[in-house]
Amino acid sequence: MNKDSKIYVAGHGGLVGAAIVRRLKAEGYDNLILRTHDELDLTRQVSVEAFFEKQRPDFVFLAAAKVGGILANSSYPAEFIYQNMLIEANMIHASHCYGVKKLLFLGSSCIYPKHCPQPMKEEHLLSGYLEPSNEPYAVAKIAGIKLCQAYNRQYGTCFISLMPTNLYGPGDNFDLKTSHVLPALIRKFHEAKNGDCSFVEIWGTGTPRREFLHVDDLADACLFLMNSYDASEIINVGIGKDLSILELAQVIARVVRFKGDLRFDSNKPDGTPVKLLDVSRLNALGWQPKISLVEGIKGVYQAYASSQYGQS
Ligand code: GFB
Repeated sequence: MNKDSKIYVAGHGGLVGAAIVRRLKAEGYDNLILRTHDELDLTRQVSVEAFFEKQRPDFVFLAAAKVGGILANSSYPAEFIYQNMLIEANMIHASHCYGVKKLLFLGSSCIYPKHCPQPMKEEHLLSGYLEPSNEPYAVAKIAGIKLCQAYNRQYGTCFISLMPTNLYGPGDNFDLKTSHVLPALIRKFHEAKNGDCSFVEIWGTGTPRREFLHVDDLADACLFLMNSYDASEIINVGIGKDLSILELAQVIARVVRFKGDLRFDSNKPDGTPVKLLDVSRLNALGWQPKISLVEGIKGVYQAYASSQYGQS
């Protein structure tokens, strides 16, 4: 990318898209095209094609997606598969038709099998059954990967696919019904502390293990790979370290200064038992994350506590 390249960031209102825009602007890329959902519905093929025909972006970051935590995935499986498949098909096909030089597609670590050997390598894709709680979402993300690879093979396009691990950061979703675990626990501990509640309820057994990447580190990796990686093979983006949900809860309790008890509700689903990415391919290219989990959580908590949500 050159500093004056025409760059379209799809999904700039979301956690990932907003971080990519922040990073692009900080690096001096100032020819950005951004559209809100109201301005451009990416599930409508006619609208997407008209947009590409008029705007002709050189580079595309495909960060638009229907996303959510374990409960949202179980509650809205139809939206998770339908909307994501449409967004990917429309965006990838239009990028081919209108001569996009390079597209970066964001997948997810849930594309790997439920009982995948750990850490999960890129070649483990499609080597076993998926985790049922997010299978529709994972199938849509796998379809996105295969779309990119098929267009590259048939038409010589340069569409790359990154598989980020569980993400967190500023502007996350704190709605307890749809959020991921990290923002949910920040909110629960904050509200318990302020409401003098002696315990916090944590879903599942606390034993599942997850890896958490700050979204600003992901944005850094996105720019790095957009400028240096051209292969069709997917590439994992993570930190290469995981912790249990119990350990995560203990870290968040310390940051929030909540001194009460943790209660585990084993009637709620655990999901995948372990999810740790093998990031040796990315590390070998020369990329490393910079933000530690504790520092990242502190930053998110400060922003949350001083926002309207943290005050109410
Ligand atoms: O972050 P999370 O919703 O999604 O849940 P996944 C991670 C773990 O935290 C699960 C537990 O074992 C949850 O049971 N957990 C404990 C909680 N307390 C809470 C809570 O209050 N809220 C939430 N949300 N979880 C998602 C997939 O899986 O990962 C998506 O559903 C996507 O498709 C995303 O791939 C990255 O890590 O289990």
